[in-house]
Amino acid sequence: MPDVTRESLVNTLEEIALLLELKGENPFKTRAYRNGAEVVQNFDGDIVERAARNDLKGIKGIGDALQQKLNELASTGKLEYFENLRAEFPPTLFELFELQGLGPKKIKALYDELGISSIPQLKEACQGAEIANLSGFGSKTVEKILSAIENRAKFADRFRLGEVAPLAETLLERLREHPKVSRSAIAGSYRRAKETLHDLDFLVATKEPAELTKFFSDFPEVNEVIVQGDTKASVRLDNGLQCDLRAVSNDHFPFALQYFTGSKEHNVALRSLALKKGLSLNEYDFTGEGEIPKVGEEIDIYEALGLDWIAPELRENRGEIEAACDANLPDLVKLTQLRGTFHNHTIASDGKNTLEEMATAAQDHGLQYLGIADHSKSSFQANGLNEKRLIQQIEEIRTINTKFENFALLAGSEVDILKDGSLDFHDDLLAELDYCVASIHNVFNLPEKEMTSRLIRAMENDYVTMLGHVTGRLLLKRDPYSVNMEKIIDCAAETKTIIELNCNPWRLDMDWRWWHRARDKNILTSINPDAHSTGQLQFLAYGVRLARKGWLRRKDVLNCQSLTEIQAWLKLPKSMR
Ligand code: DGT
Ligand code: CA
Ligand code: CA
Ligand code: ZN
Repeated sequence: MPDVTRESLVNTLEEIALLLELKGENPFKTRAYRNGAEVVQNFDGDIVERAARNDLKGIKGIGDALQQKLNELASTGKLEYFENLRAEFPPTLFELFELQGLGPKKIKALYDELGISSIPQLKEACQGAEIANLSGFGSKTVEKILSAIENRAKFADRFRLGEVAPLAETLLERLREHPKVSRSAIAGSYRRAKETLHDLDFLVATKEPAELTKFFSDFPEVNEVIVQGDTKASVRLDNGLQCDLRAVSNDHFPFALQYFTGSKEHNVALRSLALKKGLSLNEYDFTGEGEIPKVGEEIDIYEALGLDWIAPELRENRGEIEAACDANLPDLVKLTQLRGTFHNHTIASDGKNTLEEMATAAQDHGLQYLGIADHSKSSFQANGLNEKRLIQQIEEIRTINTKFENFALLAGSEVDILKDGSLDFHDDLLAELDYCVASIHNVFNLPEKEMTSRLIRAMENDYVTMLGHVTGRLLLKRDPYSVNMEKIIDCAAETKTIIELNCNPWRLDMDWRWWHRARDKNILTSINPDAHSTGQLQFLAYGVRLARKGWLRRKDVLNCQSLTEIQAWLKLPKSMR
């Protein structure tokens, strides 16, 4: 499915204009694209849909050539003309477009006047006087460019949890199987289930540390050995991911595991608690004047400090140490407690598998129910269902369900929340469904106030069971749209609307930092894989880890309820839930 937005259309047209300018093309032609970009930007209506349907005739400022190009872009996500044009320039030039605040005009000046066509060149030039002296630039601009370069670097070497997890587990398994290794783990942000990670921190307990650092540095996935010492190695894999290995003695292992799991903030707080008890804590052991507690496992460190063991997901110094001290830690939800899930797609919209295939896969995962929520008609780019097709699908689901015992497909819809907060389907149709997920899939750039009331209006609908991917973020790619999360959470509590925890590794939305607050207002979540294929039901595992990170317990998660419970719950009017 092409990921086309108004913004991406505008950007492409602007980039074409710039490329034409860089080539020294006729200014009228350049202007046509720049005008076109402005028209698309300000068009009152769903320009992406119009373009995809090739329905742009009569829109002032968009001539035949542009119509054809916008149609190609919106319907395929690509534009051949543009790709050919790009191929005429050094590819590194386009990195400059990724820098926040550096527009086409400035890029042209840099390219024409100073021959700058890459970020390293730009950075170097910023450090000299050349750029500040360029007309239209000044020392303020130079500062902004430098901070944009820094920002980009911050993103560039981070990875999404779901993107590294399979590889991480493979490498861990290999270390675990090494005959000289007695214990092994991945510590760091991976163990804490952060949604994005900078690097992986492997740990092994062994009597032969140097042999292990060599073994690790020789992994076939390693592209570059950054350091290889007697107890520590640091490598970069082919995919750019940095991996550290620390090889420690079996006695030190629990201390190293605790220390390198972090977070730094958690460790600082823990160390100061230890000091109050006359103990000094570091990555090797406890030291101090008095009696030194015996430690064989990580839990012994916490117990020595008068704390319950703290699940790694919680270790962010956000109240977990206080809770552990009061024996008041939450009993966190587990993957095995899930009984079903909502928000899954099939070939009816943009999924890869049929209803039957999805049902079988769900049963293989041990689930009792699977909610089908294909896209609604406004998501034309995802082949959203219109009223007629949705009614057909509901009937199909009812028929398939007669074949199952102790399992059911639930008939839902991922209905688009339109720009004004109204829904893509009428209430009469929504009433026919078992449930409804409401999501935003277009017009992402509304001001915060409008975006918030748009979502609130959707939540106020009695048929909206839950909000899908509430901020629309794509990790390391697209920022969340501006929305007032406090207000959304309050409204969810008031209207008894569920907020989904979308487990797609690109999303992991709502962000884990909000869940504690939400659950304290009695908001339920549904851990939803947003699966577009049978394989993607596996995303549930990431969702559970992030739910744990958000302090959620079994009772906070709707889809921990059994099929019978869910069927009864879905029958209740929203206000009675
Ligand atoms: P990231 O950026 O995703 O790799 O996040 P982490 O938390 O994995 O950070 P990393 O790999 O730099 O370090 C792993 C853990 O080691 C970190 O969570 C806590 C501990 N650590 C590292 N440096 C320090 C430090 O300077 N002070 C303290 N107290 N702990 C540290
Ligand atoms: Ca790390
Ligand atoms: Ca590290
Ligand atoms: Zn969606």
